[in-house]
Amino acid sequence: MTASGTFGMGPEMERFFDLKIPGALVLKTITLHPRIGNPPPRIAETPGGLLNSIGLPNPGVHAFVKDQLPRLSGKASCLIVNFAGEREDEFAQVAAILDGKDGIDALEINLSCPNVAGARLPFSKEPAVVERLVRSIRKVTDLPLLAKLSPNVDDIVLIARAAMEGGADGLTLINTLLGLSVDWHTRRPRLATGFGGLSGPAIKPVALRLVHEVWRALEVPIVGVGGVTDENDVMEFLVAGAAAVQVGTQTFCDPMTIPRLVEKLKALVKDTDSKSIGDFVGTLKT
Ligand code: RRO
Repeated sequence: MTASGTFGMGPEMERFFDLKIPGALVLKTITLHPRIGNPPPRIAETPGGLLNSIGLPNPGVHAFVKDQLPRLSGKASCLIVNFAGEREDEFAQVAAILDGKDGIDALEINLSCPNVAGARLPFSKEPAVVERLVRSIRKVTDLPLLAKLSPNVDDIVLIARAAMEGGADGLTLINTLLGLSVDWHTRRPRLATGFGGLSGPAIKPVALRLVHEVWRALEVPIVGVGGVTDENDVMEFLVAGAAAVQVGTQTFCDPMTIPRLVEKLKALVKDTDSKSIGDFVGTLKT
């Protein structure tokens, strides 16, 4: 799958490859109201990573449904719309608007954007809030629900369990790690907002650890994300417990990453005794 926020709204990537090649397209987060996002600079490169503070710029759910969704009609193997609320009650409002719209196969609830509300992560840290929020969304839609969780918490298993209790069908692990990049010459942060979310190969060991912790505790469907650059990274996530994997930051380095990975994975599975790539899921020996 594409990771939310790294593949635009889909059509802008069509000149690179057929959008049916990824198992699913996950789009940039949509909110109830339009947002212009954070002031620039919004991104800074770091060793093995990318720090971002984009701030959820998007046209709002109504404009998304009217202008952007129709352009995706029939183009993806599976279309997953990622969405968030600025307040708790907005999550269910957005989900209710998306529910039943042609072309949407599943929803990914973004409980974990680090770049709004002064990096306080109001919907990420409290199991009771997470459960209540997911339950409110579950009430308004029968679409499959993935809850995308933050790594910036003490005990991810508590949050994961709360999301599943609330009615999520699976979890996307993980959103970006809170970080800071400093220009010591100017004595200023490199991002306009100060802190940002770190992605890319630098966070892969953290993502693998969290995927495995949740798999070991709950054995629920997990979509692994964080620093995937090649087919071996995909296999590592599967073995750790992910049933599917998203690719994000690497797409900025090479837009052809996903089609390349799909071909490499087909060849890799052929070279093993396995009938299906699913045979590897959760097989880590500890
Ligand atoms: O837009 C962003 O700044 C952003 C979002 Br919504 C998110 O979920 N994760 C991230 O690293 N950046």
